[in-house]
Amino acid sequence: MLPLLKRYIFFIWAQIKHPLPLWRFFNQKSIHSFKEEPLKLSKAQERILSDLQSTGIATSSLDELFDSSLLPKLQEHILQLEKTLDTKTKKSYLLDYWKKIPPLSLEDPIMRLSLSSEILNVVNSYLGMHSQLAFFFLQKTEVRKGKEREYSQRWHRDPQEQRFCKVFIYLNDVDKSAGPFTYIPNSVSGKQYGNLFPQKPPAGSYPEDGALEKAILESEHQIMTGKAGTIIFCDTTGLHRGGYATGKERIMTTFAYGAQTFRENIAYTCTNLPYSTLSLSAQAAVQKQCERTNSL
Ligand SMILES: O=C(O)CCC(=O)C(=O)O
Repeated sequence: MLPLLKRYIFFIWAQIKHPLPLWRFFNQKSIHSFKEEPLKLSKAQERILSDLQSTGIATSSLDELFDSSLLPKLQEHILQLEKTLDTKTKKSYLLDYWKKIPPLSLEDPIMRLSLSSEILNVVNSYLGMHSQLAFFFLQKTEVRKGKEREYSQRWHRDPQEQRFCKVFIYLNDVDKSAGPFTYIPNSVSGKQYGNLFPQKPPAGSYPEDGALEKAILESEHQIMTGKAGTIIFCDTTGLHRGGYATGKERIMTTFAYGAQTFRENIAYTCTNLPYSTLSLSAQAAVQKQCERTNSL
């Protein structure tokens, strides 16, 4: 199809599916399949879900959701990947450990977490459906003293749909100088600040520099400093920014989950994935992309 026509259809489709009732209508198959899956959340998962539903953000840790032996293993794995570090996007302050379009592999202990029930059950319960794994990164944020904030270092809302869940895991200690993720609680649509600087589907929203500070007191900016192993669950259609490191680098993995109707930027292949051995939720998370990349 002609690229311009394709773009136009994508634009119209983004308007049509944007209202939440229609978003749910177009995702009803994955809503039903999720309802039919027997699911028991742990006490920790219940708490995370409840925080996520009430404010758009929740924290946990690898120790709480997995076990205390996991963090050192992941850090050791990162050390081995250090030689693959490279800038792979226009965001020159970020160095990527994985390829731009990585093969999703259960052999990678960090990628494997993206399909774990510990994480997926919370994300799916929040979105109310079998979600789709859209993309995942493992990145080092470099210290950029004296530079202007750019891209996701500026306040923004993520694009396309009115619910989108990201999971960030800090793999080193993140203090204020390491560019912590920062969020405005209650800024998802339907909440107190939901109508402030709204998304412009299919685009998100980047308020003018200084505009958000005028609208929302600094005491309401939730600065997510945390120890290595901190896990942040967040609806990034709410207002947020991050990765502006001024004194210390940050190592973080990001898993991004949307509804099955979410389309653009889905960036991974399934060539190394034993699809038939995955849980129902994990299969649903990757099925579309595995089909698109002809890996099923
Ligand atoms: O790097 C960060 O802390 C924020 C990244 C971000 O804005 C995003 O993933 O939407």
